[in-house]
Amino acid sequence: MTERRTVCPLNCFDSCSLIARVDAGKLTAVGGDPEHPVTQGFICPKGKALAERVYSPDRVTFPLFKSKGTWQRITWQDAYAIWAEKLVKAREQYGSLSVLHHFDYGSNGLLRSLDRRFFNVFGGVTVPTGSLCWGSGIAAQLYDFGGYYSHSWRDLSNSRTIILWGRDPIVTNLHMLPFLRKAKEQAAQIYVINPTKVKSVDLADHYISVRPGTDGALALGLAYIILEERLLDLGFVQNYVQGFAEYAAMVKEFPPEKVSEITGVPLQVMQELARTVARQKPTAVIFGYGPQRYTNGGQTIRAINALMAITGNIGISGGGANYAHQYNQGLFKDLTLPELARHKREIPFASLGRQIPQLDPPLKVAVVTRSNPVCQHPDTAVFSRSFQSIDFKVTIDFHLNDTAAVSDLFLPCTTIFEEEDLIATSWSEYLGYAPKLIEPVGESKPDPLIFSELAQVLGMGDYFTKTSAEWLDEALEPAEKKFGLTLASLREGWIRNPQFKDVAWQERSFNTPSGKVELFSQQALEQVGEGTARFVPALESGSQELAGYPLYFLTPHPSNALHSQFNADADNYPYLDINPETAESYYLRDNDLVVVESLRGQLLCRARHSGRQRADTVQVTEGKWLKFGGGVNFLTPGFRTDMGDGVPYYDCRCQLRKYFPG
Ligand SMILES: Nc1nc2c(c(=O)[nH]1)N[C@H]1C(S)=C(S)[C@@H](COP(=O)(O)OP(=O)(O)OC[C@H]3O[C@@H](n4cnc5c(=O)[nH]c(N)nc54)[C@H](O)[C@@H]3O)O[C@H]1N2
Ligand SMILES: [Mo]
Repeated sequence: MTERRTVCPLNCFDSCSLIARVDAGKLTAVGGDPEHPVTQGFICPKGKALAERVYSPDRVTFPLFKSKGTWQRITWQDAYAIWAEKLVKAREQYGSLSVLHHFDYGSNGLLRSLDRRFFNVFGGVTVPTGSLCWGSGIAAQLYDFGGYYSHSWRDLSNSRTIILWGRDPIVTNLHMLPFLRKAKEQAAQIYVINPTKVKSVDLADHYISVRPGTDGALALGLAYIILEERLLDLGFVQNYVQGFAEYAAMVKEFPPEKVSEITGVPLQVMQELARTVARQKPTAVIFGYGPQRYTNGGQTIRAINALMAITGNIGISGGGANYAHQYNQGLFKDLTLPELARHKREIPFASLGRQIPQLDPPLKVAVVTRSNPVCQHPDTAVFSRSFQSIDFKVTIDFHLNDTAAVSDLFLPCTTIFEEEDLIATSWSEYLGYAPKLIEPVGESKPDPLIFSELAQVLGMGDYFTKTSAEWLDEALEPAEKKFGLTLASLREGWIRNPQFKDVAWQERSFNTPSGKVELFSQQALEQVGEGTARFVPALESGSQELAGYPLYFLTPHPSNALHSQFNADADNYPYLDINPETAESYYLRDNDLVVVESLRGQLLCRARHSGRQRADTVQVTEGKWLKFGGGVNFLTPGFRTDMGDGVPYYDCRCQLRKYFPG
């Protein structure tokens, strides 16, 4: 038996350092690394499930080809031949843009991105742009600060006020809890702002329930109070802020009485919060991505950023508008060779499903890697129909998930334990090395090898001559030059990213055109038609005209699953969490079946009474496979967001009908 250090590849804030046990060539368990400053010796159920997935009976470990509607096992050689022929034919007849490469962050492994190198060398293809995840908020950070940088979680112990703004760390970010608890011990006050009384409220001092999609108004209303009571940080505003006058004029349009009506937050609560943010400094906002999953999401994040700026909470220890970080920039060499793509077509994630039927050249081949778009894209009926209309679809995964199920070729990839890789994310301040611990299970192959072998078949082999270790060496060239950081040093154990800073923007020199925090941004004005943060009601949530759809429909992330990963439970309908009084008005008892319907589609759920829900809001966690009765995204919209091409998953209203079987 050996114990080796590795790292969790899941798309999660924590990127835990894992201790894996290997017995006679088999992975038997994983646990948390006690020495890692963030992991601190414990892991979540998803981390444990990583080990179970390796030998799961549901894992498919050989290539499959669908012929006349049924899957048949084929050899890798045949799989490559079929795949290569389809790719070449599509390129010959319609050009390389007739190929769609769909990818996301199913694994954070750095070498998983070699799939993009393949398609760039192939000539450049159609790719989704923006983000299923955080796009609107990233755009907001870029307009306001010229970049997105967060503080180290360690720095929370210097905060006096911490606002978990649309983030629920007990569910999505377990390893932040020790840092929050420590901050509390040192007398920090924790606020949770969320429509739902989420689990993290249990460790907070204050909970503020906000009407979905209205945080932007709340932030402007708080600013109104701060300006009126002269609580702003004049020094910061004079020296480091651009466009204060335009912003102040906008704020004037949001007096607290009006904002209270929009948001449902009582006046007195707003006053208390405004004074706290400005006076009980330093104040840190820890953003979740909920508030920006609306058509007005980018503006919402801009309004909150502005609040932090006028109170001088930017660039100081214990403060920060913490959204994500880009300290990895310049640390790794880009292995994807974007300069080789002669063509490029980018379609926003949110509208991809809608746009596919109109594309010229049309899509003929789709290749899906590290993502499960049929389950995870908004507006499933539209996306799924469009995706299925593509002649030939390839999915590389561990399971026949909802996307693989409607594909034509399935190729089995290896897990993080079966080939070495490096995990470096925009959330974690540590870099982690994942060694090869066991041989690939069955005939599965590492993603980089799959694309290297396909490249050989297509005569592109010269671009794919390296082993994983050699790729990692190449990727690490800049890190080695700047910091002497090498693969050998990473193999010794996790390393703190040497570019990471405990306090973001400490030198107060911002990467915006003016070098200041831009409360007014000329770029934003030109690109999205608004120079300062403004509140406009979200398209569907804020609509006055959807009387037939009275309830807000939220679909946050599941606690024991990572989206659709580990979310293949065949035994039950998805739970619809509903306030008991609301439930009563629909004659819904606990466990009754209920049809939830939006303008786009419906889903059969099981009602679960929950005092954590607002009377006007219901929720079903996302990610459950369609195949097993999931499919929240049948209801969610593919509207365009105000900036950054995000996806407004939560900008959704619904109605309920009690379901009577038979
Ligand atoms: N309604 C609703 N929908 C949402 C959200 C929401 O809040 N509400 N959240 C959105 C967000 S934030 C995100 S980030 C997206 C996530 O969307 P996806 O990234 O599509 O979600 P996952 O279910 O994690 O799918 C990842 C797939 O990659 C596979 N995979 C894992 N490791 C590897 C690997 O090494 N190689 C390959 N080839 N495959 C691998 C997994 O088995 C899985 O099938 O979902 C979005 N969808
Ligand atoms: Mo995400």
